[in-house]
Amino acid sequence: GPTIITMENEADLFYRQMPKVELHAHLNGSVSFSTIEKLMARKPHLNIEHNMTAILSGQKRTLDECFQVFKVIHQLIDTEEDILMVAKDVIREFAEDGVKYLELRTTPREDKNTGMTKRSYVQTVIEAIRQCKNEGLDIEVRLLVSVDRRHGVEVAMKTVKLAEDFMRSTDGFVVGLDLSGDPTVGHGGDLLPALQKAKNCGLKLSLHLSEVPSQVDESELLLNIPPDRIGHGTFLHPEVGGAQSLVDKVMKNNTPLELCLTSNVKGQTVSSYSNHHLLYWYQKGHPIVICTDDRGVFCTELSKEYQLAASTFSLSREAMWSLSQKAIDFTFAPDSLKQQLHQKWFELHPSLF
Ligand code: 6MZ
Repeated sequence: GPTIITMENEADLFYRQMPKVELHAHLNGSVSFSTIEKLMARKPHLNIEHNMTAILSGQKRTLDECFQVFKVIHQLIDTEEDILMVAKDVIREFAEDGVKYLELRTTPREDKNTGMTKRSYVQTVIEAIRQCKNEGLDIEVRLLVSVDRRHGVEVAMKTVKLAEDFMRSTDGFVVGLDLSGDPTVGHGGDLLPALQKAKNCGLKLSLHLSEVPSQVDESELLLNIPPDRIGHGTFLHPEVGGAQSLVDKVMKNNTPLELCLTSNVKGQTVSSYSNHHLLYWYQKGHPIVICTDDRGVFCTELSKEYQLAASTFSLSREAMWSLSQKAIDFTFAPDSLKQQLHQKWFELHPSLF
């Protein structure tokens, strides 16, 4: 029969075809349903169902419940073989959604039963990036090693050492360090020595900051480092219980914010799309980058997040294009790669407008 092009799928297509930069994507949160199914087939004894690994459309969970979901996913992914498949699938799916540059982040895990070590874990993710490159996928991928704030400063120090080793030894795939994990557990201030060490050895820093309320003291300390990018920053500004001094610091350093609409609404740290802090920072002309956070868990795509931001805040396609292009400068890629990406955006622009 005839193909009916509705307004909706025309916009879907536009945002899928628009070249994009993804800078805030947790590997194990980005696993799609089809990959989960392959993992479940490998481990039928776990009896895991899909509603335990993803938060479907229209559903919400508390942030605490979101962290329970990661525990289930981690059970499904506990060998190097799993990691290789997961990382390759995730990279391929981002490429299919029009992402041209992806910074993945992941927390190195070890598993005594399967023999996976934190080093072999990172090595395997890098192997996945290499294989995707060799297969000719049209996407550049870099890696941030994640420090889970729940595990304290000693583990953080070791993670920084691991990240540093990989940064020095593997063709520039590891470019930085991420601080993440349940924001209600532990104090970021305790991790300062590890974060400072990372910064000093040349790793770029992206820190989850003020993802939940009442973290003014912690955010103050972390902003003094200062980080190269901020994850979420939901409660930085005074109107939501943050502080003007925090906003001033972020603005003085021109630190880009990684913003994840669906994640924040589904995790209930933001009450509705129209209340998302994207508007606050956008109206200030402050650098922001739209990201997915956990595209598998929150059932989203980067193209959907762009479309959602455009429709929620009535932003034009040119404005969205401009956001995606500016994000190139907020990557932790070397200047030569940034230039190549700018060239790619320049060449693709006429085909979309
Ligand atoms: C903070 C988050 C997060 O590292 O095993 N993570 N940390 N806030 C969030 N908002 C929803 N979403 C994910 O990916 C899963 C891990 O990423 C962090 C958590 O530490 C989670 O266990 P990896 O690849």
